[in-house]
Amino acid sequence: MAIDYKLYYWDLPFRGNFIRLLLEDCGASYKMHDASEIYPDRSLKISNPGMAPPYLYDCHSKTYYAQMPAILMHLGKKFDYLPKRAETLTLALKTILDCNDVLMEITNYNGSTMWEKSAWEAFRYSRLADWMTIFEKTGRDHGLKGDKGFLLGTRLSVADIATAALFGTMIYSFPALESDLQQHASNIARLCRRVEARPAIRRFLEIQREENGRGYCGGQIERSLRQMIG
Ligand SMILES: N[C@@H](CCC(=O)N[C@@H](CS)C(=O)NCC(=O)O)C(=O)O
Repeated sequence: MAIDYKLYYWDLPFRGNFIRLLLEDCGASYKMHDASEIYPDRSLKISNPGMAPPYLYDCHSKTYYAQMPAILMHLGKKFDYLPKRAETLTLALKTILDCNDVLMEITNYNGSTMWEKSAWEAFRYSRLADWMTIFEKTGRDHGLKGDKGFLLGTRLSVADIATAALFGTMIYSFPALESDLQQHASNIARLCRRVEARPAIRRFLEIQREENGRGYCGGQIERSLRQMIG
């Protein structure tokens, strides 16, 4: 079978699962390549270069894409996971950008400094709690309640995939954070479970979690996070 996409990332969920959950859900064929095939030595040699993984290569149009939000919007358009109205389309992009901000913040700007207990606790109980509340309020504003509705309305969109890739992954990797999500964003917690239960996503996560356990972002910053969370 011809491969539609190549995804360059590591064996870690972090930014990669945002793209993988969508590729799995829509049934696109793709092959994983280790990020080191591009990053860092070839980063500037590919067309449309990006600063860092993930990179998606479209085998048909022979195009490279970098920047996780841009990749998700591209796949969302291609596979019909984008909201139709201009307002909700913008909110879908805003949601993905929010997710990427949370990834930056939880890793202390991609591991530029390791966490100290007081800074971690200030983040966990203030900004991370606020982020969870932002997602919860967004969902509630669009009719998400219990097992009904989605983040931006009645139809699953790229925003739901991104939300599950953010918080579903976070609480699987760090089970202690599940109670934070439950406290601040109980409908988002249920939404993540529903997205993770979609058949293709469930199959993918079962295999990934079997093979890679609770790995999150890797490196020293994951070790630092694990020291903080206990
Ligand atoms: N804004 C980029 C950030 C990419 C990024 O920071 N990737 C991380 C790994 S998930 C990395 O390799 N950082 C190292 C670097 O920036 O050199 C995106 O969303 O794709």
